Amino acid sequence: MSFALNAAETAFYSAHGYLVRESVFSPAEISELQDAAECAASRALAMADEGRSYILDQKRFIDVDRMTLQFEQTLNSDLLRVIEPVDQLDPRLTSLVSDARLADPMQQLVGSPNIALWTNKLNLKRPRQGSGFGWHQDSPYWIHDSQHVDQLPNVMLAFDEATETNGCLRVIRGSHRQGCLPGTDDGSLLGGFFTSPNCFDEAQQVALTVPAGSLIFFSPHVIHGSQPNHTDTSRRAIIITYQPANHPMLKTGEVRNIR
Ligand SMILES: O=C(O)CCC(=O)C(=O)O
Repeated sequence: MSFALNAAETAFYSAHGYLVRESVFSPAEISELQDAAECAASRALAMADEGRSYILDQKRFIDVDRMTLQFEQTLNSDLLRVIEPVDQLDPRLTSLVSDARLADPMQQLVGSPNIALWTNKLNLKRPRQGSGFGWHQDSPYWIHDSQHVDQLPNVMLAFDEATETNGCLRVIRGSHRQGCLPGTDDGSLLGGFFTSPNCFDEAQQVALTVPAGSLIFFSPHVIHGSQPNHTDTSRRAIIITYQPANHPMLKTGEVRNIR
């Protein structure tokens, strides 16, 4: 069975820079993956003491074992926000990166039958405290480490239902067509990674509310972000990014060919 994108889906992705496939993973699979995400988060926290801790713009990060842990925005928060890469922390996540439901479409979006992993991250938007992500593109962040930044498509798998109140992913439709855009110039260390508001129209945003188990494919150039989680339950998701085969991963330098 092939999970390749059909002509209408590839046309939609080309026009808008994203594509949603709803409820691709079953509730039983998602329940396993939620458990995998929590196991990965516990393992990451257990390793944190051995890592190198640093602060950027009031945000705390720890680099440990070729992985970056990002914490929620108050300086002494122990609440994990992002783990990148994450798949090595649980075998169920390791298997997920080569699942045909992700890899078949990714061969088309990378533009090559032979694909490898670029990076993957677990975004743990915890109840009430999970913060949003400002508007940004991934490509300006990756361009220093990749010669083929146009060929780094993402897929987000929703581990929980994503709603407007728990901080679903939002994209600026069609913004991928402008390539790498300038960042903000607010004097902060990370400001350059957030897209200058002069370059896009927030009215073009689409809130991607999806059931758990849904896939959202999106371009490395599409402007995206999200709001905080205002609910009493977590909004967890993994974002996996692929590239042409035989190139090293972003943080680990390891080559992880998928096909
Ligand atoms: O998880 C989200 O809602 C947004 C994630 C995001 O923008 C990112 O990880 O680059």
